[in-house]
Amino acid sequence: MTVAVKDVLVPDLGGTAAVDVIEISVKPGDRVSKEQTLLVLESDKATVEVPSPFEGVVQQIVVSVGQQVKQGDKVMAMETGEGAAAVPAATKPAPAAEKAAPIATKPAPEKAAAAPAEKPAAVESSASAASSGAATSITVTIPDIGTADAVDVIEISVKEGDVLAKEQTMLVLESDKATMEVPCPQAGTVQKLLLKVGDKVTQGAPVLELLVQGAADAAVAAKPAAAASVPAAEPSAPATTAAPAKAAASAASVATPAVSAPASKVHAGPAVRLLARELGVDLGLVKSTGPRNRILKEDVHAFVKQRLSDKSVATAMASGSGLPPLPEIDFSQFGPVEMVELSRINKLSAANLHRAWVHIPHVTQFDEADITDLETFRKSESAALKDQEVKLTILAFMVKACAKSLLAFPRFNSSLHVGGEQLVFKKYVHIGIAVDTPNGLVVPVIRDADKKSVLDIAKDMQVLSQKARAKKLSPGDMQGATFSISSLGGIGGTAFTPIVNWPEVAILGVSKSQFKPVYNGKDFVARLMLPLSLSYDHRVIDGAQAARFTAYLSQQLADIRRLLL
Ligand code: CAO
Repeated sequence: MTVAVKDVLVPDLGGTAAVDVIEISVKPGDRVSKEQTLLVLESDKATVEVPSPFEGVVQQIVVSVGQQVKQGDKVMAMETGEGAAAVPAATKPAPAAEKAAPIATKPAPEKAAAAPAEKPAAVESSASAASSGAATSITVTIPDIGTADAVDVIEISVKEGDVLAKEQTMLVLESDKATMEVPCPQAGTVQKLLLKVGDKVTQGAPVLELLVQGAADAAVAAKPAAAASVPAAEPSAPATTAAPAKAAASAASVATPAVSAPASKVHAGPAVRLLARELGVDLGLVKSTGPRNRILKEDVHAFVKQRLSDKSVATAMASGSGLPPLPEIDFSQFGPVEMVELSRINKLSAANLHRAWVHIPHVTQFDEADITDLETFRKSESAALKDQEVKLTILAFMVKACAKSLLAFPRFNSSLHVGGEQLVFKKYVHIGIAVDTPNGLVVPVIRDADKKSVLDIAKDMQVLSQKARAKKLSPGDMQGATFSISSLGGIGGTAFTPIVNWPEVAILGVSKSQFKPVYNGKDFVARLMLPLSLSYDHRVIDGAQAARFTAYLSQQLADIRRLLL
């Protein structure tokens, strides 16, 4: 049997001068069938696969990923068996032309895209035979990476047992300036990986032990793939625009339990891998639409798009929790059910409450105020006010007492600036009152509560709660609060933990007052005690400040003459 070695040349590229080698799909020693893809070339217009013009065994690959080639350049040498050597591929129509149709990353001009399909790789015969030697284990080390600083290993692209082609990417490094793929300097089998993702490396660090045929050196430094190197400015430029997509994709991989294909099983060129890294996309989760399961740039974009529109991911992102979404449960399996749409107010307050709950570190301070005298006074005044049609409620006194406390403790009347480094102190005191309506919770605002009398506050509250229940509140009625009160005192309960109504930093919960035995130093006496639950943003308010605030507030309520001061 005659064994001939033929050179595989870059075919006519349809007028395109030079193109990048973006993937080498075979390795030395591979037996390839006719029409099997040997390598993938990419111009700025199209990505084309170069099919093998005959059956044979890859003997040597002379190009590397990232290199530029043009028509007629030698890309590899192949041993062909008897008969196969005689096939002049360039003159024979490729039967599998459609199968090897170029993968256009964007609609490619017809000529460029069609060229390789019409003309498979050109070949030239030569008579050299494949050489082989004894197997040797070598240690591949990190090459000169252009910096003495340690850089991060962000991806290991191979695993133990993998058979690597020369120039096949072994790992990806990332400094603050560039991302670079490190290709294998020699073909061989990975015996042992000596690095892991997250390691920091400098030149000379061992990468892996490689079993090669007939190698002489004990340690071989890889060289970084020139084309995979990213100029310093490049990663940061797309990073800003890519950030939301990256967040989405990261959230997506957290939020959706999906099985990722091993990196080595993913078929994608460096350009696609670079895009995936920029967007934080795990290529193992991306559905490929290219020939022979190759992942295209469009596939990565489609993946990100789909994940961004995924409601559960959007919810996880909005919450910032990064937690997996709650699974949907079919309750009908347990008994009859009815699905009812939430009201608009329910939906809005759900989103706001959830956001505040997740973003604000809440602590609740509990206290009690002795309102025995306040109640006696309120009842006597209420009778007198009957004909004015104003209801003098406990809450009106609460609002006034809170306004005074906010003046005394201005931190409770502030907001944390969005950067988290400044407090915005407000020179006005507007107090929001949570009102329960048939459609859900609304919080109208009593403006300048510090400047109003208790009676004026009672009148304002009456108007606002009527408007709330008649769905007549305007957006202006519900804006600008600096502090909120949620009163469940008319209903019951002993304490609760209200959620801070962001951007405010504190909220007072009021529960039902009860007569309790209170020791006055001599005797136990019956006093009407009002439970207070002050929730606050612990980033802004310390526990001691909260305790002082509720103590001060209790004093105001215990002796309402203080409110006049
Ligand atoms: N202790 C004991 N009794 C109380 C009380 C308290 N802390 N607060 C109110 N009451 C009494 C009132 O005195 C009134 O009794 P009378 O009719 O005998 O005078 C009765 O309870 C009903 O009061 P009210 O609820 O009508 O009036 P209010 O001023 O206390 O509250 C409003 C007004 C709008 C705050 C209230 O109607 C409301 O909607 N509360 C619910 C707020 C809410 O849902 N908060 C939760 C937010 S988080 O989900």
